[in-house]
Amino acid sequence: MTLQSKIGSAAADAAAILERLGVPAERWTGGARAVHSPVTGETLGQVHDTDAAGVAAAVEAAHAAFLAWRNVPAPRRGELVRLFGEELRAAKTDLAALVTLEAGKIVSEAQGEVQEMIDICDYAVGLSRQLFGLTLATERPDHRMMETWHPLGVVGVISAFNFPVAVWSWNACLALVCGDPVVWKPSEKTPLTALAVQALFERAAARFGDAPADLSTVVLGGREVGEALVDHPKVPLVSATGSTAMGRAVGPRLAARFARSLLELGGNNAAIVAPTADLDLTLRGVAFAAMGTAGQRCTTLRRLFVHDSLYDAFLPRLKAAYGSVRVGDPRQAGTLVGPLIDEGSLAAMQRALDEARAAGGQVTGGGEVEVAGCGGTYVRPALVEMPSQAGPVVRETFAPILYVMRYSDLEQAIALQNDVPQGLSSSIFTNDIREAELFVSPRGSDCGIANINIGPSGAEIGGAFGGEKETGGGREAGSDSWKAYMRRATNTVNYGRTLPLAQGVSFDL
Ligand code: UN1
Repeated sequence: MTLQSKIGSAAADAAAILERLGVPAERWTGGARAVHSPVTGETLGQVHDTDAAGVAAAVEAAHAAFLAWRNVPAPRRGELVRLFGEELRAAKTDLAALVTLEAGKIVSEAQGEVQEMIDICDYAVGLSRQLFGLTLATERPDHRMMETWHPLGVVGVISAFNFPVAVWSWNACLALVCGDPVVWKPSEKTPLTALAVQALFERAAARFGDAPADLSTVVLGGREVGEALVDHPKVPLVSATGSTAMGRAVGPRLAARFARSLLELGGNNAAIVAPTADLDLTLRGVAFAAMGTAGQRCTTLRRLFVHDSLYDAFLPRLKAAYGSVRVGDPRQAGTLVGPLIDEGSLAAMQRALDEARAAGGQVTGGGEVEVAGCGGTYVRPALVEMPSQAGPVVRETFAPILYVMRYSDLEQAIALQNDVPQGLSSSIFTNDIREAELFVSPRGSDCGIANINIGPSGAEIGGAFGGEKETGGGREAGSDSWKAYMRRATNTVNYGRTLPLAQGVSFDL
C-alpha cells in the first residue's frame, strides 16, 4: 500500500481494531475529550473523562474486589494473568497497530511494547508461586520467627503516553498476582490503547470464571483524575510514571497520608565511548538509544561522552547516521523515526536547541520533516556538539536531541555523567575490563541501570527497572520489585511452654 492511499485511514483503522478487540463503542465515542493520532493528526475517538465521584466509585469497587481477591491462592491468581497473556498473544498485531496509531511508534517498537507485556505476564505467572518470605534466627528457645507477604490493597497506576500499555502491565501483572486490584489512569493522550487493554483483560477475567468484578478499571482524564486517585484513602500504593514535575506533585501528596509511592520519573541518560570501544557496535547502540521512539523514552540516550582519541573518527559516522535515518510514517516499513507526540514537543525541542546554540553548541539536524499529506509533527533528530555540559544538557527534553561532548579522563567523564539531577540509565562502550568494572562499581555510574556495550534504553523485564535522584527511586518489573505491591508481616511463634522475653527482660508476676 502506498503512503498516499493510507492517509486519512488512521481513524478507520483504529475503529476497526477497537471493534475487533471488543471495546464497546460507548467507551470511545461521544465523549468530550478528543483523541488525536500523532501519525496523521486525525481524531481517533472521543472519550469520556471520569469525574471525581467516578474515581471514588472505581476505587471503592476495586477495594471490594480486594477483599475477595486476597483470599484466592496466589498461584490461582497467576492463572488469571496467564489467561491475560494468552489474550495479548492473540491480539498482539492489533494492539501494536493501535499503539502505532495513538502513540506514533514504529511497527517494530509497538510490537516490542506488546511483547514486553507478554513477557511480564509470563514472569508474573512464575512469580505467583514464588512470593516467599524468610525464616529468621530467633534468640529465644522453642520459638520460630518468620516473615509473610500479604496483599496490600488497591494499586493506582498513572502511566505516560510513550509506553501507553507496557508500563501499566509491569505494575498490573505483579499487583494482580500479589493480590491487589488495579485502578489505571493512562495519559490523556493515549486512552484508546488503555481501553483496548482493559477489554482484553475483561475477556481473560470472563474465561477465568470466578474472578471478582473490578480487579482492573480504567479512569480517564487529566491531572484532577490523577489527584483523586492519589488522594483516595483506600489506595495504599500509587505507581506513577511521567515527568519529574508530576512526581513532585504526586510524591508529597502520598507521603502526607503515609501511602506508598513508586515513582518512575525523568531520565537524562548518558553513554561513554571509551578508547577501546567497538565502533560498529557503538554506532548501532547509540543510534537506537538516541533516535529510537523519536527520543521519547525515559531511557533515551541524551548525552554522549566520546574519548578524544576517537572523536574525529566516530563523529562523522554518527552524523551520517543522523542524516540518513528514515523519518516518516511509522506504519511504513523502513521508517525508524516516527512523529513526536504533538506540537508542544517540537516547541520544547526547538527551545532546547536555541539554548544549546546560545551556549556554543553546533547543531546538526533538528528541522521539521514534511511527511506527505500528514498532519503529524515529524522532525529529524538533532545531534549537538557541546563545548561543555551546560544549559539544556542538564535537563530532560522529551525529544530526539543528543548532546555530544569530548572527554580525556574516564573518572572525569563518570563525574560529568553523574552530575545531573536525574539518575535512570547509563552505558559505557569499552573493551577494557578495568573501565567496564569501574563504571559499574560503587564509584561508577550512580544510575539505577548501568550497562556495558549496550545503550541505556531497551531494558528487559527480568531486571528491576527504575532510577535514583530525581528519577524517583522506584523499581518495577523484575528482581524483587514485587515486594512493593505487598505488605510484610514478621511473625514470632512460641511452641514451648514458657514465655522467655527477648533481650533477657524479666517480668515475673
Ligand atoms: C519508559 O520509557 O517509560 O528500557 C519505559 C526501556 C523500556 C521501557 C522504557 N523497556 O527502554
